[in-house]
Amino acid sequence: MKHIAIDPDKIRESLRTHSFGRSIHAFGTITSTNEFARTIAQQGAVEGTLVISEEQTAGKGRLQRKWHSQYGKGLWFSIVLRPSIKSSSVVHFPYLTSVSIAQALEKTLSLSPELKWPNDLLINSKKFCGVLSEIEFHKNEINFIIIGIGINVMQDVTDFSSQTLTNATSLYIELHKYIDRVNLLSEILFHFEKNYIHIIENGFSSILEEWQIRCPFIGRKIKINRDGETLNGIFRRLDNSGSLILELDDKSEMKIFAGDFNL
Ligand code: BT5
Repeated sequence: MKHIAIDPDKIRESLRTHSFGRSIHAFGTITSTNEFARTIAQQGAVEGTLVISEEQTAGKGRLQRKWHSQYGKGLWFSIVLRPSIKSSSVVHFPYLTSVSIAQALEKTLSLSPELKWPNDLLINSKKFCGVLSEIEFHKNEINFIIIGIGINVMQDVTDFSSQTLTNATSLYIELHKYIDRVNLLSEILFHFEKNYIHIIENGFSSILEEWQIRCPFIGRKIKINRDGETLNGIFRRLDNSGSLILELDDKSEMKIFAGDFNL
């Protein structure tokens, strides 16, 4: 069995939340925390349940991509949510998550991460964090949402070169100091729960604002890859439905619901 350095008791002691992270499943190794979270959510896991592992052997990104999750070097975790909201609102959850992580890093480490549509967090233009939200519906209503978060914390440059991740960074590489993963996790859960309660009561507009303030790509020319075709235009803003608004060369605006972009 692999050792679990992120001790659930230490997590509990440092929490400042009501329900987020109060029920914990911690592992030394696992295939994917999102997969485990989905299984226990189907069996009735309560809102705020946290699944965390020191390592993932089949960590997932979007669209069947792989997420590298080296033992002991990161925060690889998932949270079960059961919001009573319209099912169309689920598109906002990556924004809610990214903003919460950014606020936690701003407060605890004085870092200002850049947010990249749709679900990346960057420092100095390199990715250190990705968010994967997965939804299960029951009769057109949200049954649960699994929010998966991967944060590179203590890797050094050789960890990424050996995995051929050319555009990745970690908090350690950027700050040159040891980072307490339990503290950081607790801070993220605190901001996440606070924002989550806010959006349930007030809707997502303030989160979309907070996201856009932290996105340095707004106003810039981008290339969107969508189902094999490339769309060129200027990233104008997010609209209320959470879509990216792309201004094309003829000044018309196009709504983009999903995809990836490059400059
Ligand atoms: C993501 O996908 O960025 C979502 C990653 C979510 C990971 C968490 S960890 C806990 C939970 N359990 C899971 O199984 N998953 C979630 P996407 O935008 O598709 O980005 C994937 C791409 O990022 C890959 O194709 C690589 O290019 C790159 N990548 C993979 N591992 C990385 C890492 N550790 N750091 C930076 N970039 C990475």
